[in-house]
Amino acid sequence: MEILKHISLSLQAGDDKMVAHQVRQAIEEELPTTEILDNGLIAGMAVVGDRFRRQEVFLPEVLLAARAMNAGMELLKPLLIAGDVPTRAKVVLGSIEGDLHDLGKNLVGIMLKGAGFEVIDLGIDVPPAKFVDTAEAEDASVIGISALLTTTMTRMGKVVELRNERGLSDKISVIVGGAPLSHEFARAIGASAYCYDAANAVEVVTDLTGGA
Ligand code: B12
Repeated sequence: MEILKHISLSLQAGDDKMVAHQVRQAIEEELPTTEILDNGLIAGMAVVGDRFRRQEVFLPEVLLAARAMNAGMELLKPLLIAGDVPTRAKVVLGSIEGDLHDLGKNLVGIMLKGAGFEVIDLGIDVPPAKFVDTAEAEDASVIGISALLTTTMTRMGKVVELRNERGLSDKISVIVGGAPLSHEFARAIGASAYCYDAANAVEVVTDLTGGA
């Protein structure tokens, strides 16, 4: 689909106004929301990520691309959340301490809300204790933690440890996500699951909360 390619290219160019314009156009053309997201915005960000890794682009370009991605996500958000869905369990979400990446986490939050879950988003740079304190106080069933850096992912295990120390392992599941993670890593730190994307997060949280 031509328009999706244009969205991806505009995002790579860091042109937030053009991304917004083209996403609006794709919505008007009635393209499926998930296609605009996956084959437009996320596809564009994947290219930026590869170029960043190869040092063909640098932080300022990545920041502009992130701003453009946000502009697109803001327009898709109401469509992803729309609909009459029954209220389900509570999920506490955040990016782990030291980690400022939040586009993926935000997407997970939007998709979970769209599926009827109540999401308490703690934002970025969240200390391990804050996840557990909030989940306990809010009577949440799931804690979702995001990490995009190999240096911050190592702090995720602390959340599981704190939850266990407080005797909450039967009440609160911990799920993790982010580019450098894996099923093996999730298992090693004692998390209930690793989710590779936002749609997968909805499936996993639905399973963990007994479909409730
Ligand atoms: C955008 C970006 C940035 C932006 C972030 C803007 C923002 N508001 O988020 C900025 C410019 C700020 C940034 C900064 C840095 N970045 Co950066 N960044 C990226 C980039 C290009 C894309 C990440 C992204 O948003 N992807 C799109 C989203 C939709 O995908 P996602 O995050 O993977 O999320 C999906 C899944 O993973 C999953 N998921 C994610 N979180 C969660 C959570 C839960 C609970 C669940 C269930 C699922 C889930 O679902 C999501 C939706 O499908 C990646 C490249 C990459 N390959 O990931 C590098 C990357 C992560 N950054 C990198 C680095 C090195 C940095 C910096 C250290 C650079 C620097 N020198 O300062 C800083 C660190 C800042 C910090 N302390 O956090 C490296 C990390 C390398 C490593 N091994 O640790 C990467 C991999 C680039 C690279 N190849 O070198 N970055």
